[in-house]
Amino acid sequence: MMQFPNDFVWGTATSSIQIEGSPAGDGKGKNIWDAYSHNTDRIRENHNPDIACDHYNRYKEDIDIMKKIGVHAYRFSIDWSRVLPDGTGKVNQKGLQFYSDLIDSLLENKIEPYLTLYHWELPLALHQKGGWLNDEIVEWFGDYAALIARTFGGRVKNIFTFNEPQCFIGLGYLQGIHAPGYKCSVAETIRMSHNVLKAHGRAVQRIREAAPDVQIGFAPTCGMPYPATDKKEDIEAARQAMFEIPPDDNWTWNVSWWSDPVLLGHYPEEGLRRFHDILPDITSEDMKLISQPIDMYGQNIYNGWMVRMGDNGQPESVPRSIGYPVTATGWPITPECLYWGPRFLYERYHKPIYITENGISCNDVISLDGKVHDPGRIDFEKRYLTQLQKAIADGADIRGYFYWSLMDNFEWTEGYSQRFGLVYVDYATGERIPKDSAGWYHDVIARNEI
Ligand code: GCO
Repeated sequence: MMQFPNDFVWGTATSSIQIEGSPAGDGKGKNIWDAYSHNTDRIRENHNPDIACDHYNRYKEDIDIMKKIGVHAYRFSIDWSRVLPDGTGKVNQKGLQFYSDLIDSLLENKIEPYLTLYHWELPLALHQKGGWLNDEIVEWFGDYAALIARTFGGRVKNIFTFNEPQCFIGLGYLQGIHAPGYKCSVAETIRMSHNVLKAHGRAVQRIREAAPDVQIGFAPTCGMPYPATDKKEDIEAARQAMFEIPPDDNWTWNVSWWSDPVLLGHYPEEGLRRFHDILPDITSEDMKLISQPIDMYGQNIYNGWMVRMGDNGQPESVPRSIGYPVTATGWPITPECLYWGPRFLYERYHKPIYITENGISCNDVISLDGKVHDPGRIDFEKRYLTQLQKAIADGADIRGYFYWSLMDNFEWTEGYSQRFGLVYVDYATGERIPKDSAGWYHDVIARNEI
């Protein structure tokens, strides 16, 4: 068995749109997913998040389940339009009260809240004013961050600004798959990315002003390349591949364009060269704002791909064998990415790391015995956590791990077809059934070893 550090944070994660429901409850405004889910044919079987897991009404039950699992921490997001229905201006006190009650209940159960300000919940009213293309969004987001920090900063000690800008800009505005379903130009999405990063920096400033004790982080994602062998050249090839920027039609799916400005204070040279003719104005003040010091680096890691150094001295991906193991979403099962990803990230950014998401979708069903047996998830977790423990043992400063997700939920354009949860949700009745993996995770947390 392999031990994790004594103060290692074991958690689980969700996001507001995926679990809360009550899209108009108690004065909540609309966000872009409330709108998109009712005006697109891109969501499987026309599912929508109107009910989701009805967490807005059942949060105490869900916290009881977390308590039984024994998690130390719970990462969740605030629906911006639930607290600021128009994104700015008038505050919806009942919306704030929901999150206040949620936080109090977590603390009563000795579960540390880790809050994400933006898990894709752009208020529709701000979208209609240009959203991430409107430079004013930097202040809009800063004002929102300040409201949250002022209201919850005395109880919440950990705040991540953004979840996965790679996805909400790439899928939402470049490929047009996620809300708002736009296919913008590369130039427009580069400009949006600059506004997202400036908004991150502004939020850091406003949180520091309102709640100086809060630890602040950023939670991007990406695929994590890993070396085909332990040969130096293959490790170097994987390291290079880790920070490269893919072709234009998928350019946002990278680490460096998003994290180098936040943690190193500059965009990657490769990107500046490639996008030179379409860059927005980038000033030194912008870069100072973006690279406000933060305290922790979150990374959502699910999978990666094998890389070796090619004969031409360039990294090349190694094709997967036929029948390579995949999850219910068709994602490859690549535990090595939870060793090499955190290792490469820590080498580059030297910032304490939290795995803010990792998990697996399985075709879970309620068995004849009324239980949900999910040996595939337990096996996945054993493999990935073994690699994570090894990365820690080899020197990466990894502070915590959040299993995605606490419960089955609305998986964006996959609707409710994908079950990532430790807890099964019967959508017909709302019943929650902890899966075998919930008991297994409880024991891992209790022993703090894998
Ligand atoms: C993401 C999001 C989550 C997803 C999860 C499974 O990583 O896309 O943060 O909202 O539901 O990762 O896809």
